[in-house]
Amino acid sequence: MAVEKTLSIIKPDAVAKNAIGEINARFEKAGLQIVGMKMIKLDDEKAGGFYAEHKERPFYPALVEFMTSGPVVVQVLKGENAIAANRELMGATNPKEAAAGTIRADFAESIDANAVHGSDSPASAEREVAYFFSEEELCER
Ligand code: IDP
Repeated sequence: MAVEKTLSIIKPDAVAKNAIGEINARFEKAGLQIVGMKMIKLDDEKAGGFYAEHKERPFYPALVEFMTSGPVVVQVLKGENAIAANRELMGATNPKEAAAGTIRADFAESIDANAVHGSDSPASAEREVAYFFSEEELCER
């Protein structure tokens, strides 16, 4: 197994629900370390650039509007198979399809407001971590 880093975002709906601590407890209990962390308010350019791969999809404008609707917590999680481990903790994109006990099953309302983001491959993890964090901002241990 490989030690990986992955980008996590606690989205505006989960921040508004005061669920930051509960979500982070799940990451830490699963053995993922938080090695980078900041709370920010995304603007259209930053949110739009992050989701550029979805630019032509019909839900893109609503996605950018949602991601800029309130503060988010962007984080770098590190651990054994961190990318897949985080995706498993998150559950399916649509919370109605998310397995019981996953973050999206427990905290998300809809496919539009689905509580968390997690990188889905090593290539996207590398791009996404660099999109929000410089090397100096990561506290690896
Ligand atoms: P992921 O967040 O599980 O990786 P992606 O397919 O990368 O899912 O989509 C990014 C985000 O876009 C999702 O988390 C969700 O909020 C939104 N999204 C994806 N598909 C749809 C859709 O069919 N309708 C509305 N929103 C969607």
